[in-house]
Amino acid sequence: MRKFVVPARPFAFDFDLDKTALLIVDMQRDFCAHGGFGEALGNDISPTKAIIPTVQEILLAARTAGMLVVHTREGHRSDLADCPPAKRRRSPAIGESGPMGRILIRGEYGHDIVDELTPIVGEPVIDKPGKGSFYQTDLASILRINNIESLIVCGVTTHVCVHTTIREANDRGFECLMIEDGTAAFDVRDQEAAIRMINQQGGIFGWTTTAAELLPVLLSQ
Ligand code: TIU
Repeated sequence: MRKFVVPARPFAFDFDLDKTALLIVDMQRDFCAHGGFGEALGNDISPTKAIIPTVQEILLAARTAGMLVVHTREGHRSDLADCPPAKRRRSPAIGESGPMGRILIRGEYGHDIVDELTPIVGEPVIDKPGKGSFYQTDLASILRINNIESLIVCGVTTHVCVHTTIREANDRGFECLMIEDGTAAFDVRDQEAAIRMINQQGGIFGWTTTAAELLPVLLSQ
């Protein structure tokens, strides 16, 4: 047992490092590089690209501290059999060809995680068809097998896949700490609102903190 406390909002986050995983959500080229899904939706991807060094710092600290690290990727089968019309009709770019291959399709270059955050052996990669990381995946099983109770969450986009994942996780009994500058939305208003939604009502489903507050704790290991 390795108990720690990180300054956080709306109040301090206490956790057992041996029961805490770092979850990095969808840091894929499709969201953080030119020519991917993010741009196909009409967004400026500079905010999602900009957090890569911060997420990398947290990833390296988590590895040094001996934490379980789990990565997720949003994407679909090449025949789109797992992409419901309710998703495809509002994101018609899915499956279309782009400079990084077919958008949001498993196995394509754009679907994979950015070079700076490439998973290493022992770090599970969860392929998910939806926004939430628990929907139609084995994430819950992997976390339970590793005795995980708390999640430190980074990734993109804050208001979509990160939020959905944290809400799903909290309903399943996991404590979640979201890293404010280790997450990004395409629009700063969505980023600010997403942080505020977690901090309100006594931390209705989680906490938020910054890399500067978290890193000294992880690096004290
Ligand atoms: N569009 C958007 O902001 N996000 C997504 O579609 N997926 C994730 O957040 N990963």
